[in-house]
Amino acid sequence: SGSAIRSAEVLVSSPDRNFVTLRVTTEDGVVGLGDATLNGRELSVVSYLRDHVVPLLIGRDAHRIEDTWQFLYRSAYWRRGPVTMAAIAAVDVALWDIKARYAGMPLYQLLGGASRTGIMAYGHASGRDLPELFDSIRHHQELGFRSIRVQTAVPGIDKVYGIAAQHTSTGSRYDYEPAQRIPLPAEEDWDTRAYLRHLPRVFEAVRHEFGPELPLLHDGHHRMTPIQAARLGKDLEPYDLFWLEDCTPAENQDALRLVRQHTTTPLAIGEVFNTVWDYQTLVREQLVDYVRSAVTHTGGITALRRILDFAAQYQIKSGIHGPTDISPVGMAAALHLDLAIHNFGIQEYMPHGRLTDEVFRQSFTFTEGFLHPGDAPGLGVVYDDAVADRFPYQPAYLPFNRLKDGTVHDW
Ligand code: GCO
Ligand code: MG
Repeated sequence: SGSAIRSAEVLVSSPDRNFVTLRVTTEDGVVGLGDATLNGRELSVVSYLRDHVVPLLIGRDAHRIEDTWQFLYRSAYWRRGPVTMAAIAAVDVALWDIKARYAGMPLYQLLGGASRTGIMAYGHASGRDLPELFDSIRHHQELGFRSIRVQTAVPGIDKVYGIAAQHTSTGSRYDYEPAQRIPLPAEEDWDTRAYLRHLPRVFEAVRHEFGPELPLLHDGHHRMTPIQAARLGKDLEPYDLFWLEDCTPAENQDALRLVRQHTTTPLAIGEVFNTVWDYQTLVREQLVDYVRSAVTHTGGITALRRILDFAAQYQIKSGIHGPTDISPVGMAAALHLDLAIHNFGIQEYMPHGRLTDEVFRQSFTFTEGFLHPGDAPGLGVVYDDAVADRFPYQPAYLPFNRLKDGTVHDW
């Protein structure tokens, strides 16, 4: 029939960075896009899709989203994991895009319609010292951001992940790019005690400069032990954070119990999670306040919606992952979901570079701190092959940390 899948293409392009995109086309010629980008491990998902999933899609009815999700999840036998779930996500999002295009509606309408007029976004400010950090916060406020993530260098540590280089390839002074196009992962250094001494002073200074109202966020990037995280949460309480993210490596769900016993600083977690099972204890015991999973790494809209509905029963809200390594397709999927769900919290927004915006033509808007996916049918993203083909895949790696004595550490 007309909605049977005629082709599914795995597209790799590296405009400002690598992106993996799945394009599904039905016999009618209706096209849907899905994001399958797994930063620094891109080609594993390319192979999973091209070698093992695409042949199964041809001829299937594109409208059967739930059935296709269950089929891909259960028939593989080997469940979960970022590669599998990114591949399933790409199929799921492409099929939602197709369904909404058939309906002639923006995707959020199929998810229940808008629950709000705009999506509050937070931006990433960072600096090597306080003057540079303040400058970066002001710059983000000028761009329209009303909520700001604050990351700083730490005295005595040479290189800290998440701090923008002064000038980047995209031309902006305050962007950082998670992965670097280098043949080996860059080595950074780390000292948790120095960080724990420094960070509360940074937030004290930021509150003093910018006042009590500005929502401030911070990402601990999995670097602390449970008791260290408990102390940081406590020390930051006077500065009223919107959230403290990834305070410990999240695979140990019990750690959050300990952190929670010691602090009322709100906690966000989950950008490296890929199924609802990673949240089981955290949600049921109300150990976190925000779910950080990306549509792209969690099996798509079908699966993330279920995680967020589960979380909603415990008054836990969304904080969907939105760094540059989520492609504009993955971001658009997040925005449609953000607009529709009731338990929306905040959306991370790290604008893509100019070349990326040329490959992916998008309908979303960002006005006075609020994102909106736009009202084009489907996701509202069009992939430009002619531009994409100018930027072939380039190997890129995320950095990693060593302690002063050379021990590998979470980064
Ligand atoms: C965030 C993140 C990212 C990740 C990146 C890894 O909160 O946005 O921690 O910057 O490090 O997505 O690929
Ligand atoms: Mg993070």
